[in-house]
Amino acid sequence: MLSPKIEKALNAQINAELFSSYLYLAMVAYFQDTNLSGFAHWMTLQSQEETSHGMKFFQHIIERGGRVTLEVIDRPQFEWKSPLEAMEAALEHEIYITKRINDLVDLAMDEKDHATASFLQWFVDEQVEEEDNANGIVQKLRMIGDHPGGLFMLDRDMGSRA
Ligand code: OFO
Repeated sequence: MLSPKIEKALNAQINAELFSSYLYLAMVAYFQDTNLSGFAHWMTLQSQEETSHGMKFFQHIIERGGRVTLEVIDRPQFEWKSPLEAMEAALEHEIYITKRINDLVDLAMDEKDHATASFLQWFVDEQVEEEDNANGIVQKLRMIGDHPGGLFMLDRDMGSRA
């Protein structure tokens, strides 16, 4: 069984993951609006991944005999000055999510909830990849600077994400 503290924290994480999905969906709209269809494709997959993260928390709560409670999902930002600014915001958001996951692990340890601590390990590893992916794109965009040719090529690369 889940302790009330863990149940509350896991439910809050469902909301955080669904907000991530919503934020990235706002970025899809922004990238479509700026004719960067490769970036839009990449972010569409990212948004879908975030929904699946939310569902992993949903399932874990159910499997542990807890109660899922769904809260309001905040309105995300939907305008950025440049693709670089949008991707920096995505990286910053992933760093925030990593902190949340680490805090959840700390709480699971405090509550001696080994099953939740074990469940969270997948997210600890996933966050390394998530930050690395976003950071890689930020670094490339910084290198590209104001060169449209570079942005065109990166957009093509991002369109091939499977
Ligand atoms: Fe981007 O990893 Fe979930 O939120």
